[in-house]
Amino acid sequence: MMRGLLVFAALFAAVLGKETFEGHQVLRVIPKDEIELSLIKDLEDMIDFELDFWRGVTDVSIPVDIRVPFHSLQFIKIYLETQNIDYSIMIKDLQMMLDEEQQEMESGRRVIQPRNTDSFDYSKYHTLSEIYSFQDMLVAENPNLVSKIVIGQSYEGRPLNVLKFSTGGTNRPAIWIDTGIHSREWVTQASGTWFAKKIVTDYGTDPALTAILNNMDILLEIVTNPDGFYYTHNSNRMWRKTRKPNPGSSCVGVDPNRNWDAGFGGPGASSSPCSETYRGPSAHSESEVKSIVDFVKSHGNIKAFISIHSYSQMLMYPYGYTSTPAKDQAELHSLAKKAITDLASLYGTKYTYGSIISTIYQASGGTIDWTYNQGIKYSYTFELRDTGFYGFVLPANQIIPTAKETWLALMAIMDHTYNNPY
Ligand code: 0X9
Ligand code: ZN
Repeated sequence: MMRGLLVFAALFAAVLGKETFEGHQVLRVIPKDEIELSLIKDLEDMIDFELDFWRGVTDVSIPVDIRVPFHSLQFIKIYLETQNIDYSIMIKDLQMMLDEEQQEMESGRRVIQPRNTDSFDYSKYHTLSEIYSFQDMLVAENPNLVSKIVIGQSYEGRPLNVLKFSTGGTNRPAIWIDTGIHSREWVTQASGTWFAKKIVTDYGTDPALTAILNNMDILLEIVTNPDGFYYTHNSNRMWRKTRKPNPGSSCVGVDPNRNWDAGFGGPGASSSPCSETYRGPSAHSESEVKSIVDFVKSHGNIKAFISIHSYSQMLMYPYGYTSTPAKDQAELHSLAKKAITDLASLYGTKYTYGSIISTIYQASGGTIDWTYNQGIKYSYTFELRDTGFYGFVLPANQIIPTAKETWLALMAIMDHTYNNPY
């Protein structure tokens, strides 16, 4: 029976043309000096090898993680070996890991569809339709606390849902949290789902969260890139960008974390539609981005904006497009330190922190640079687990621990925002 199901699933995938990653490896390369750094950088422009930088090139001694398709492996390894550049194999066969992930999802789905959010399995990855129905159940169960706002629709016409947690008032100061703007970062949407349940559970019992919600609203967009998310489940698990076609190119999609009007078009983004960091034809060209821009502007009272990615275990504040320090750098830095200390108190998970440009790499057109320039002081971005052992294919048994520890950091930021009105 199990076998039959698996065979059927495999056939189904083949008919739909699901991309396979058989023989793909993820290599970790650590540049020893400036020469190696520039040799590795050169790989970014070699389009034909179809390399996928899971962690981009930054600086000497900072690891670069590259997914190398089977057809390019030999060349890339020889390229590295002849230049004497050290590398290690981080993932030996990506498809094997994806098969395990898929099997685990299927084993979860054989239990009957959850009819309420108590029987929802937070320890598994879920499809887009499962998350949409989770959101509706949560609203139905908590009509006085949760509502659903549709802030727009994706390129392919899917709703962009924001859960609003509010105990009343009109246009109270608000805290925004988004997950999944990069669709393949599955632990983020899964954590967002867990946060939603955590908020309704803790309201009225946890004094800190109760005080926050008695005075402020929380806005949570769990599936910020629904077209991409759907695509990761049905066609290509490694999809990052939006799904809007690019005129004049056969490559699809824009990097929604390079599309914001903050240093747009500057270094740290690509002008090539085939790049994973393609900035798009113009700022806010992507509906998934523009819908948030319009919502933030019309709301006018958002005090903290937290955008959640994976992986690398980092907590960052602006800027990413410039090395000019943010005017609130000192306060943002000490709050980040408090947040990651709280996070680590649960399981010892270590985070690095600082401005985007100094912690990860230069990136222009990023979400929180725009929100910060709009006057939202507490603008932060996370990179959740892990540091590269599984990368984007984090096993489902790490979802709840990841969500739990991240929640402590979120509470630190929300609590500080509540206690420091501006
Ligand atoms: O390149 C990015 O967009 C981010 N890294 S990711 O692997 N999630 O793609 C880093 C850029 C700035 N940082 C964040 N906004 N998280
Ligand atoms: Zn990301």
